[in-house]
Amino acid sequence: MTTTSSFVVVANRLPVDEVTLPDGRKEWRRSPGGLVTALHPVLKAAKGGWIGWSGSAGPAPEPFELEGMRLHPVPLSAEEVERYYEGFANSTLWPLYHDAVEPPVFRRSWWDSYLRVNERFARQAAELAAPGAVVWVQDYQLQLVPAMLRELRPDVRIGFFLHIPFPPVELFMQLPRRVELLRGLLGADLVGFQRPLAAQNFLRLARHLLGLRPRGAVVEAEGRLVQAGAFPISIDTHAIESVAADPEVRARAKEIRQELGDPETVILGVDRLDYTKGIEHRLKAYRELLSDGKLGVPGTVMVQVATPSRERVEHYHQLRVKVEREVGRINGDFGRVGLPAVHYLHQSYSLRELAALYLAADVMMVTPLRDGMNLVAKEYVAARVDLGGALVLSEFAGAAADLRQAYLVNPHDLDGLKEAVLTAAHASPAELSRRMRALRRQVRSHDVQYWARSFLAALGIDARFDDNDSAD
Ligand code: GDG
Repeated sequence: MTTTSSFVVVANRLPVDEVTLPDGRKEWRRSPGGLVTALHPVLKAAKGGWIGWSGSAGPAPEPFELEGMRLHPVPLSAEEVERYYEGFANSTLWPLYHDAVEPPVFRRSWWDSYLRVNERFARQAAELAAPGAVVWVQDYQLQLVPAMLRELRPDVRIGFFLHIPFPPVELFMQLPRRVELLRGLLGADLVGFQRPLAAQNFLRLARHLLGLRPRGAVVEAEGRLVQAGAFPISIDTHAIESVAADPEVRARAKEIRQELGDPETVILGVDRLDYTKGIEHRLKAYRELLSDGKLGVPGTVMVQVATPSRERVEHYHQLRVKVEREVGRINGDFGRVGLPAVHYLHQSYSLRELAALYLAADVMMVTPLRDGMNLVAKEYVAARVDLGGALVLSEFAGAAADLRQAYLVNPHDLDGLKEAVLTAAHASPAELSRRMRALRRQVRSHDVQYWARSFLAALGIDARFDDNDSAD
């Protein structure tokens, strides 16, 4: 029999990665993500459970405990990875929820798989939740879980948080299974979004599609009250600050600048290689600045880290081809022997190396066409303990509402984007530190612990967040 938990997190992925040790043994390690950092203390104190996929297709490993968290792997077959995850989640919902910047693909077999996998997660949650437990469901892969779980376990309190934007009614209406998805979300007691506009879109949709009558942020559905609200996610600010303050990381930042040929201006981009992130727009702006003679090699150099992502999904494959063609073109036209104009890195790095890159960059370009929040922007700010550097940030990132002192841009307006990069590159140290100080105040007072605490408080839970080991 499974021991039950009073606090259960349900997410597509478990917060762990399997690593192979030098002697060939395999071991689970806690993944570096912000979500697990924020929830770890609560999970530990409540002997909480986390239900999620391990990341590889086939039978699931047995449940296990790691750092005080009880982890419950959910199996996904290779076909389910293709249909539920790459298909419905990442080829239908992801593009549709991001303003349809790429056309969403609809396939009936993907929906069947999404439904089945959501049922599996809901059943596991129903088994694991203690009487009256709190269950917190995460993100667009699991939007049917709240209602399914409610049906199985009417006694539990259910929170749902969407990490990506929630689209306007006109776009959502394209979904062939729109009613089921909306009813799925309405199974929760609290549905959280990154921004107030997303919460409004959700409430408007409830009115439009189901004829419900929202009152303020609350809507009654099937005799229960469902609350919607905005809870902008953030980062583990303190952890990033400590990494960035580490003398080795600071020395590495200096070394990176040397390796880049000691340019006056280092421009940096760090993203998953995703078509929502505006990587092509950024490269195009840079190429035009070089060809206008406003910037030049070797005075300026750009580094673009594009972490491999969803490589089996067609749109991602196409994006990689386009980005790499553009990088090749820029380097062909403007690079010199030993001095490329863009250093393009299709690789993953450690957090320490990322922090060193953040510290080495004069201009950080975060230019998504649509983004729920964008944690890279917040990490850059947290890393700049030296108050240096400029953040150029798209107004279409959720983070733009929090980071008002960034150089805000519309990435579709190429001239505006170019202008912002130049202004940022030429700003005085006093101006930069004035902006950075204000930005840093925001990420220090609103870190990921603050986010989790606010969400859980709205769900009626006073969670403990002091991560000390005496709780064991
Ligand atoms: C979704 C929403 C929302 C990237 N490359 C490496 C690496 N990263 C880390 C970054 C950052 C994270 O991945 C990316 O977070 P983002 O927020 O930028 O973007 P998504 O992955 O699209 O996340 C987004 C987020 O959920 C949270 O709610 O903000 O809007 O789309 O933390 O640092 N980390 C390491 N090596 C890399 O090479 N270690």
